[in-house]
Amino acid sequence: MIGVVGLGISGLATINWLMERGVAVRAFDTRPAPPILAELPDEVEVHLGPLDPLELAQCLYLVVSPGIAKDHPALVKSGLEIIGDVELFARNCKAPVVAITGSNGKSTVTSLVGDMASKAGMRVAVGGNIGVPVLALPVDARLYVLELSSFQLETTTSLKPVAATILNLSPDHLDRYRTMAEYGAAKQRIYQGASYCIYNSDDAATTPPQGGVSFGSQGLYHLAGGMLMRGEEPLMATAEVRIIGRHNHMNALAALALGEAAGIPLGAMIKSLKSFRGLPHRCEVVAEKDGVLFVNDSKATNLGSLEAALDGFADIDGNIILLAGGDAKGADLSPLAARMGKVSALICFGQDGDKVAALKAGAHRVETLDEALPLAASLAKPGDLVLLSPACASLDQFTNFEARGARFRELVEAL
Ligand code: N04
Repeated sequence: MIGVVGLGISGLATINWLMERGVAVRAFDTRPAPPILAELPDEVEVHLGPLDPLELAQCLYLVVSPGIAKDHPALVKSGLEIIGDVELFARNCKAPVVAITGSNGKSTVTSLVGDMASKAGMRVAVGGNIGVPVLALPVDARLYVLELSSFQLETTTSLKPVAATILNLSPDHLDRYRTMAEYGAAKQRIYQGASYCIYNSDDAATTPPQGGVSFGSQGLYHLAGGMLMRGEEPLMATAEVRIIGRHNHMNALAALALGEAAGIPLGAMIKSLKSFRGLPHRCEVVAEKDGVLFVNDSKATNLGSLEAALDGFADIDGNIILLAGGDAKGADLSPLAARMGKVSALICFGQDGDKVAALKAGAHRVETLDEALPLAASLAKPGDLVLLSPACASLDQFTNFEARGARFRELVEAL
């Protein structure tokens, strides 16, 4: 019997994967009503509430969700081997894997590399921390492109990626990591056993111990003269990259480096960069009403992400009405105060709304996004941008950032 701890979507995929292979499963969750309870097969024995080390210890090993700390006292007390779903995947995967982590941009780069491979006619599967959990991906793919969070990497040891990257490192999840060094060390695990490491020349915390190829201002892959460059060789014009802003040009360079390592032809990669429109909830234009643009960047769940959005809109003519707040996850948001130049109004909501309101004199404090959006619309003048880029997780008031972004869209449409 194998124990599966944490009943979210990856836990469900793990249980289904094990049961399809004839393995008995015992499922655990500390919560009284985990989200996927109704979808569990009847044969699964479920234990809810505080974890009991003796009930855990009756299992052979534990597959632990990224949603629960692997050093939880009951897990440690069980004495069992603790792995994650990505480790189980790695132990059974025969095709090459491209592995992507970072504080910001990882979903964009993962989707881009997946799109590049499919434009090249490769049978590719994309998942991990976005979309489909690794154990629910098709088993017959010839290439896997995986987004991996620091929590997933903590419980992974056997993945030997053909190409791996840490895109950048900025403060996040400091409610679960004691220090930035600890958070960075979890991300560094992605480079273990990687054939080809790709890192950010402008961010020392991304440097692999064994060296590799870099992107960024000092990178092999860099920007010069309006072109994306590989060394001395121009690859394409930045103006032809469909996703805009310097940070997205960096994402494009990282995707090119990863794609090269995975054997994707350059022609397909360029074609993809010319057409890939970016992800939902990531600086997504929702509507233009009375000359005011409404942009959904609900995926901005940390400060680095909000900084990238503000940099991206630095050249607009009008002002930014910024909606921010939620669960700051223990972050010090104060570095954002210096970046409010274009922000004419800051409207703060959610659990840590006061912490966000401290970033700008005269900030408006409300309880919910439902109150924030109409207020923003009333303050906006033609040419302005109403931007939802919360710099916080949504879990204090929403199921996830997707639900927060969907609510923003509804509120805009209701204006
Ligand atoms: O969507 C947002 O707004 C932000 C999401 C973040 O800021 O990145 N997420 C997380 O921090 C996060 C979410 C980190 C790790 C895992 C998850 C997914 C999955 C499975 C179980 C899960 C939580 C659990 C919780 S398991 C258990 N007891 C924001 C629990 C478990 O409480 O969420 O036994």
